[in-house]
Amino acid sequence: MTVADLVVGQLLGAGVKALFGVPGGGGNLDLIAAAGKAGLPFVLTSTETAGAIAAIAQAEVTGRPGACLTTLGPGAASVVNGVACAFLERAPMVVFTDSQSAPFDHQRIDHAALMAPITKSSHILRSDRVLEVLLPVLHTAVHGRPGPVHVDCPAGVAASTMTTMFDTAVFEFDEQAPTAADRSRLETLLAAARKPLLLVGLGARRPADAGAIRALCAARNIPAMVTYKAKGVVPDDHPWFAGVFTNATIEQPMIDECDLLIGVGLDPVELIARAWQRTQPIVYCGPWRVEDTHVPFAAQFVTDVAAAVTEIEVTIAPSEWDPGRVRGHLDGQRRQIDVSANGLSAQRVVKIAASRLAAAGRVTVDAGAHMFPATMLWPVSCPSGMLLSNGLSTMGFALPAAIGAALLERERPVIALTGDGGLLMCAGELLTAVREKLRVITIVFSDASLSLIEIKQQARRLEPAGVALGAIDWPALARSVGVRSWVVTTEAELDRAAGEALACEGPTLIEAKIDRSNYGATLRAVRG
Ligand SMILES: Cc1ncc(C[n+]2csc(CCOP(=O)(O)OP(=O)(O)O)c2C)c(N)n1
Ligand SMILES: [Mg+2]
Repeated sequence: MTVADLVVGQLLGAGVKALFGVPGGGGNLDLIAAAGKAGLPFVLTSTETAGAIAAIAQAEVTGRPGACLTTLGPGAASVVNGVACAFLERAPMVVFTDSQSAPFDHQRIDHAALMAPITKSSHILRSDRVLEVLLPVLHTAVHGRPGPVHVDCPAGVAASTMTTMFDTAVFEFDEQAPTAADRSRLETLLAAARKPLLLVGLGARRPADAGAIRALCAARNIPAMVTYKAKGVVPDDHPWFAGVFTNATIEQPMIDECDLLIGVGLDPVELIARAWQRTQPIVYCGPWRVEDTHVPFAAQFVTDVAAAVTEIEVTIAPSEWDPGRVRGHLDGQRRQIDVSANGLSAQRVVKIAASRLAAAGRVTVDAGAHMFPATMLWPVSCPSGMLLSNGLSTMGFALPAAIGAALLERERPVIALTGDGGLLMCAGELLTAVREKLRVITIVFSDASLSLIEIKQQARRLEPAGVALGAIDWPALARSVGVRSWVVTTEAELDRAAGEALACEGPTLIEAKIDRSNYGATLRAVRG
């Protein structure tokens, strides 16, 4: 048995479903060979960051670590955005980089220093201490606030034969628990609340969390808003669903009516960079303590979410909320976002595509102006049913994330909603989807512009500059790698294309040529 065999065995044991990346010539090759022998798929991506994002998607769906590998130097540098993404999305991931054992200058950069601000920890694999390195790596990735962990693999180590099979590795980790003071503050606030409101975030996405939260809403008549990443924890059609929460303006009327905010798994990394102006007390309950935050949590109840929520259900009295009133607020938000345009609007694209495709599979969303209608109008019914980058909010996320998710359930399609600028950053992954024969339906909001930035320029009365992309023949690009495609300019064409794409076995692409003229008003409706 080689070190690589042991590493791969540990990854499989930890629930890793695939290894993504672009190999270099060192220990990577031994890891890939060992993965092949052990039945852990290696999935070649066009860029290292796309590989990391695919791994993040798998981690978000399974709750187990994702994994990716890169070569040394340029590979390590190229994966940085993907690792930063895992860090701010709170996604457990292991990233392996090759490294030199001898002091050659060629391709040498300090990997540990590069990774330090964007990983929970960085380690060097050693042939005499494989488990002593790997067990804490896998534990650290998922423990507390999940995130990426880096492992440098010096030349020759992965290929070396194991001499000692079992090295003694005993590790102790602090378990977080609510303090007595936090518990009593929470109880006092719960006892006084007449109209509490749940703000559900990325730390509450396990199926058990969703079950407990939905039960609390129903049993105590408590409405819930969800962050982008928590879409589906309380489904859009749930009687107590109160909309999406990002600390924006459109949520204010709903918030104004409540007297206590309960942040369930609410990690402030998901909130837009805006001072906290809510006047009600806010408490936090979640699986990790939130440090250095601008949100003034009056108490932090750090424990298992499902257990904490069930405890709240027992403690709290039925609220005074009227379900019709909550529904009224939700309808109001949906009316405000529904800004029309002369041509095909992004809103109509989302609604028509969702009516055809939302029930069929998961959806991923990229960063950009199309994200507002996508997150507010695409219905989601299960946790992690919508995957997007809302901690780092990176472009180039939707397609690689769709690939990671589609590999987990090959029979279900994954719909990737992306801007044209975002897709340009990862268009090479269309070929990855073809190679892997994945049912990924990419819908491009084609507006020849970095629209979100363009409307920010407009809001500041600046001339558009540096935002025009120019025309891309998306169907031609798709065809060149074997992706079936459609270009649509009307609602009827989109409806037909979505139906046909759903019937296809492999990857497909729909270019929706949209009228972007309503994005400015859309942004104002959401963020004021
Ligand atoms: C990697 C990365 N670069 C830059 C940005 C800043 N940014 C956010 S949205 C956006 C424009 C996105 O354009 P596009 O993908 O076409 O979507 P649209 O806004 O047109 O819907 C930019 C440049 C980012 N979030 N991530
Ligand atoms: Mg665009």
